[in-house]
Amino acid sequence: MKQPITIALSKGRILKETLPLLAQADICPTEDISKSRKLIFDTNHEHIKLLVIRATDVPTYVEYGAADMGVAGKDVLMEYGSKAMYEPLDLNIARCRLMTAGMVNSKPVNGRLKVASKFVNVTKQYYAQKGIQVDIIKLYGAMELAPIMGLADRIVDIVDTGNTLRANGMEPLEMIAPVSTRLVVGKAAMKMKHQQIQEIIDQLEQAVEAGKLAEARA
Ligand code: PRT
Ligand code: MG
Repeated sequence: MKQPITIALSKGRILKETLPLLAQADICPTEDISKSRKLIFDTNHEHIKLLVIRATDVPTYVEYGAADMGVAGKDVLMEYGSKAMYEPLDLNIARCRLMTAGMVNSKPVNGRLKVASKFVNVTKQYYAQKGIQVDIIKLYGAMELAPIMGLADRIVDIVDTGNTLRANGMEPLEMIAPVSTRLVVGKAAMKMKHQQIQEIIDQLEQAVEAGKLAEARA
């Protein structure tokens, strides 16, 4: 008898790149996720279900064992900061960088640096480790607007091509961390459902390696 396995997926841009990997690992939702408002999806395996939730909620579901495994960006995992789960596989998708950024040709800042971000914990740690005192301003989106409007001197945000920054008169400054999407597994699941979980990890790993080969050939 197979034990039930629940996999929490990040919706949005990560989901689009996750589904082909899952398909290569022979895990396919039985209906089109993009055309549905459901949150829980059955798959071609009776014992495997998929949750489609906000990226920032994925680590919470996995840490508390409400999902056995999850798929989330390293940025989200760093910000969440849990040590209570494993991160056995880099899925090598939705790659980008967590960076500091500021206005092009910005003047040196007198006094404490004001930094706007939705990554409050990452920002705090980054500047603390550099010994720089900052005031952190929590925002939920459009971080680029903060320096333009004088709300902050710097932002900490995801950068891919840099086009969003450039379009707003800003430039990337320091790289905090390279980001890609990771597979996470809860401690309890890893212990209680080890064999089944390991099978899924192995299959996904093969899919990731196949993707890397295809990328190298392209
Ligand atoms: O709405 P919610 O807060 O739940 O999530 P979201 O809208 O941020 O999710 P979504 O679907 O955008 O996916 C976010 C995840 O994708 C992140 O956690 C990263 O792990 C990953 N990722 C990869 C990215 C990017 N690339 C990316 N370019 N997330 C966001 N961006 C945004 C960035 O915030 C900025 O606005 O794209 C812009 C920068 O792109 P460039 O190419 O202009 O530099
Ligand atoms: Mg977004």
